[in-house]
Amino acid sequence: MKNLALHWKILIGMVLGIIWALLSSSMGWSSFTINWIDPFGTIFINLLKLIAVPLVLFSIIGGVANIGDPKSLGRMGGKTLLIYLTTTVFAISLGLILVNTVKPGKLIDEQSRIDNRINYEIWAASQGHTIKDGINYLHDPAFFKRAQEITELTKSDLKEVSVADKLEKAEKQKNTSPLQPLIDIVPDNFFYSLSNNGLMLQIIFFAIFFGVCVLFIPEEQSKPVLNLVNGVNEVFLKMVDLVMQAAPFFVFALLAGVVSKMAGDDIGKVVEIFKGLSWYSLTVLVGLLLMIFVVYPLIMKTFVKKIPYTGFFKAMSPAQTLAFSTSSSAATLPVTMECVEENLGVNKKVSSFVLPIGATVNMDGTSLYQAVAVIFLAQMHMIDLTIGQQLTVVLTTTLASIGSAAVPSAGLVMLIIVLNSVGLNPAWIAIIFPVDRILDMFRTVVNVTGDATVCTIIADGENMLDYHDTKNPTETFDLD
Ligand code: DAS
Repeated sequence: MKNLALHWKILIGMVLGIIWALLSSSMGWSSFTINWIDPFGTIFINLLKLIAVPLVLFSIIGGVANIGDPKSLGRMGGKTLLIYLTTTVFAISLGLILVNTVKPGKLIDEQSRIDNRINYEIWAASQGHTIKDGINYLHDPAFFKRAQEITELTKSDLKEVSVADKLEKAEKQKNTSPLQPLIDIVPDNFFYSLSNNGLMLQIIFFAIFFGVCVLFIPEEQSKPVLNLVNGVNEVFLKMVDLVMQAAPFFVFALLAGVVSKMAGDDIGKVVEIFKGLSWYSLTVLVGLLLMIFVVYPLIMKTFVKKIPYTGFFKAMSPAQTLAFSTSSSAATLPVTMECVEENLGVNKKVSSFVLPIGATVNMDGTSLYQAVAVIFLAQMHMIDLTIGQQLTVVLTTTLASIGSAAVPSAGLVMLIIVLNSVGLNPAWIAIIFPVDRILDMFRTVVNVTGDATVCTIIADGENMLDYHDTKNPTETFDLD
C-alpha cells in the first residue's frame, strides 16, 4: 500500500467515501457522517486554500521577476491569454453542438413544457419583456390562474434552495458599468484582497505589478528580494507535500459528506434527483469527458509531441483526482503546480505565472456546462434561442466563466449572468441546482486539465519544458 501511487490512494479514498455515505444513508447514520466526518473535508479544502493564496502571490512574483525581461513576459502573457480564450470558446461551441443535438430539454413531457412556457411568459411580462412569437395566453383567465399557481410554486422552490440571495447579488452585478470587471481587477487595498481569496485576480494583478518592478531595480537590491521570494515559495510547496500525505483520508471525508448531504437517510433521493435531469446531466458529462480524454490530448499531440497520452494523465492524476474531490480549482492549484513542474517538467518560471492566471480566468469545463445549461433550460421552457442569441451565449459564457471564482458552484451562480443576457429567467438555476455539485466535480477536473495543457504548450514554446516519463507521481509529494 505504501508504494501505491498517490492518485490511486486518493481514488480509493474517494470510493470508500461514497460507499460509506451509501451505507450510512441506508443505516440512518447520515447526520453522523455530516456532523463528524464531513468537517474533515472542509478542513482539507481550507488547508489547500490557506496555501493557495500566498503561493499564488509569491510564485507569480518569483515567476515574473525570474523571467528576466519584460519583453518575454509580455510575449508569454499574450500567448497565455490567447490560448486560454481559444480553449474556452472551443469548449462552449462543443457544449452548444451537444445540447442542440441531444436536445435534453425537449425530452421532457409536453404538458410540463407548456406549463413552463406559460410560467416564462408571466415572468417575462412582469419584467416588461414583449410576449414572444405570438404565444399570448395572458388574456385567457383560466390560463392566467394556472400561470399564477405555477409562478407561486417556482417562488417557493426558490426560497428552499436560497437562490433568491444569489439572484440579488447578480442583480447588483448587472447594474454596474461595462468596465466594472476591469476596475475590479485593480485593488485599492492589497491586504483586503489577500483576506478575500475570492479576489484572486486582484492578488495576481498586484503580484505581476510587484514582479515587474523587481525587474527594474538594481541587481544588488533585487537579489535579496528574489532570494526571499524563492525561499518562501519552497516553504509553501513543502506545506502542500505535507497536506497531501493525508489526502486519501481527507478525500474520503469530502466524498462521504457530499453524497450524505445529497441522499440524507434516503438513498433513493439521489436517484430521484437525477431522474428529471438525467439527459441534461448526461449531455454535460459527455462534453466534459470529451474535453478531458479527446480534446486536450489532441491539442497536446498537435503542439507538444514529446508527452505521450498516458504520460500526461499519469503526471496530472493527483491534481485531477483532487479537483474532482474538492470541486475547487483554487484549492487544487498548489497541487496542479507541483504536478506540472515535477511530473511534466514545466519550468517554474512558466507554471508560476500561467497556472494561477488559468485557475482564475480559464474555466473551460464551467463554460461548456453554462452553454449546455442555458440551452437546456430554454428548451424545457419551449423556447428556441435564435443563432444571434446563441452567439450572445458564447460571449457572455466566456465572460461568465472568466468571472467565475475558482470555488465550488461558482459556475452555477455566474450562470445567472448568461440567462439574463438572453432574456431568460435567472431563477431557473434552481431547476438544475440539485445535480450541480456532482457536475461541478467533473467541470473542475476539466478546468484544471485545461490549465495544465495550456501551461505545457506555453512552456514548450518557450523551450522551458523538460519532460521525463520516469517520474512516478507518488514521489511528487515526498517529504524528503
Ligand atoms: N468549481 C469551480 C472551480 O473551482 C468550477 C465551477 O463552479 O464551475 O473550477
